[in-house]
Amino acid sequence: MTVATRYPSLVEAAERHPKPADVTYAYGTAGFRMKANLLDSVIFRAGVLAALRSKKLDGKTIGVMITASHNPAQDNGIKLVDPMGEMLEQTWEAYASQLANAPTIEELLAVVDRVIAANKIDLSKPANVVYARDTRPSGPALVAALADGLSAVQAQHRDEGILTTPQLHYIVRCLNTQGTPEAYGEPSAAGYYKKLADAYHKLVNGKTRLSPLHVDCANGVGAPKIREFAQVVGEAALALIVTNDDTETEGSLNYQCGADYVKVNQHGPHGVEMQPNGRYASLDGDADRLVYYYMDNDRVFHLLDGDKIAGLAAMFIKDLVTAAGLEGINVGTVQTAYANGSSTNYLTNILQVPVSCTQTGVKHLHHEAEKYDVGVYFEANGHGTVLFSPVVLQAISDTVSRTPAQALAIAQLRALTDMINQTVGDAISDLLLVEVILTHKQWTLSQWDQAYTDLPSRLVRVVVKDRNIFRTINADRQLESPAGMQALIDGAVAKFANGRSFVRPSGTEDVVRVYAEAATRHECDELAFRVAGLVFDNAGGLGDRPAE
Ligand code: G16
Repeated sequence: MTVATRYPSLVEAAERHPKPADVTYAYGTAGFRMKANLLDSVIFRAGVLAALRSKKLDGKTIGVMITASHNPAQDNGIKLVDPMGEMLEQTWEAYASQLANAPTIEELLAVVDRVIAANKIDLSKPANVVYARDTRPSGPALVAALADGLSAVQAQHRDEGILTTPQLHYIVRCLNTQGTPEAYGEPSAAGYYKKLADAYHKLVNGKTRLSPLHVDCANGVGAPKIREFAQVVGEAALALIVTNDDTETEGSLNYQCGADYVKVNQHGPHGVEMQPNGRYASLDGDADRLVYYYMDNDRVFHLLDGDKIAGLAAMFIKDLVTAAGLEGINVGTVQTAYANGSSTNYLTNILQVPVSCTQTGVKHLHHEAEKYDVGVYFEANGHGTVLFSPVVLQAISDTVSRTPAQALAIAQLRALTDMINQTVGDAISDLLLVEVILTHKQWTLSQWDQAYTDLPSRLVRVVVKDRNIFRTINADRQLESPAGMQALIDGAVAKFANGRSFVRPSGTEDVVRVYAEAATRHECDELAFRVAGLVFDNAGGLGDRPAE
């Protein structure tokens, strides 16, 4: 039976969401992402795909998040979430792209039928999908398109309203594990706040509180959500000062603020008057990334990015695992090519934990981290989390403690597994993790920063005619296409002490990204702009040639 015979209303519904003629869509680093006015058909079709994915998995609940995260307010996007709260399986990303690009309704139906046949999907199975969106103005119309796609194939679906991306991932996992030994929690935002707050209270019990933390919420969904959390956790336990919380003014989302802005520009966000030795953090537009920063007595800005968070977390967890007497449990870390060379050196040589390197995109890091008993993964941009394998969870519950210190370490590890969102990187949960560690150590941000000194680094965006001609190998560290480009980059890098640079096409914006690091700030900037110039000159640069 074809999909059109089974669901006669699908054709009519699809006609209400026609594909724009000259647009090609790709399910990229984090799903589809582009100008919101181009996304109606993509989102309708993603609804159909989410329903098929659920049917394929015997009616397990699939999640759909409508967000463009760190991108400007006029963009939007969609990410699909698999049953345990992880990113959509990669073979299905290809189906998502094929569905999105089918030029006509007939082609669309043919692609759907091919997906059904290739995966032996039984259409009589139930389909369950939950979805949420961030605060973008384009969200409600796109949610309506999604619901139209889900209804057209008779999927059960529920609108969770406005949530952070990690909250939706959490809810999906809760729904699919309810009533099983792996039950993850109450499937609601309230359940999420309670789970995290309870674990946080256990971890900071009896410790001296830190001074307030100023949290820049990128004028996005993180603002209302962290406020809701603050009510639950209580000010006596965690003092937060929420800034950049304007979710109403058009265009304010991520504008000159938020984790991406702070990381790329290496200075504080607008709207925040930084004071020497104050404590500051920024979330991104859908609250899945986190960076910290402070200003020293000379008013010099210091960034504590995802690499620093990874180092802090790996150090703390490794010590706890030892104190808990969990024999043979390995703690490993996962980074990408963007990791600062000093951080890799710190993890490898000082902490002595294994470090793996994957392609950019948390979905890649997540899978690699699953190979460790405890896998700490963070991208330098502040996106990441910690995964505890079933072996560790079992060891935590089985180990009989011989001393009060061991009992305490085990209890703390157990609380950490509850407080850390293990489905995906989560700024609120990661913020709690950092606060717990700093509270235990009674460290200022400057003391945390002393773990190692970053090599100066620089990120440059280059606009080109077609970024798809850029293809990377070796976990994004080298280019295989365009031909000859890597040799030019190597030639530039060779002229700089401790120089490193790579080029990759963004999966979330229509740009090519250039990363460089070198021994001094001046050399680093020179290398970054030299490589950006090579890209611009030899691969169809558009607009102004990149310059400092
Ligand atoms: C997304 C991904 C991240 C990735 C970032 C930038 O983040 O989830 O893993 O690092 O995009 O990717 P690219 O360099 O390919 O544009 P977010 O926070 O925007 O969802």
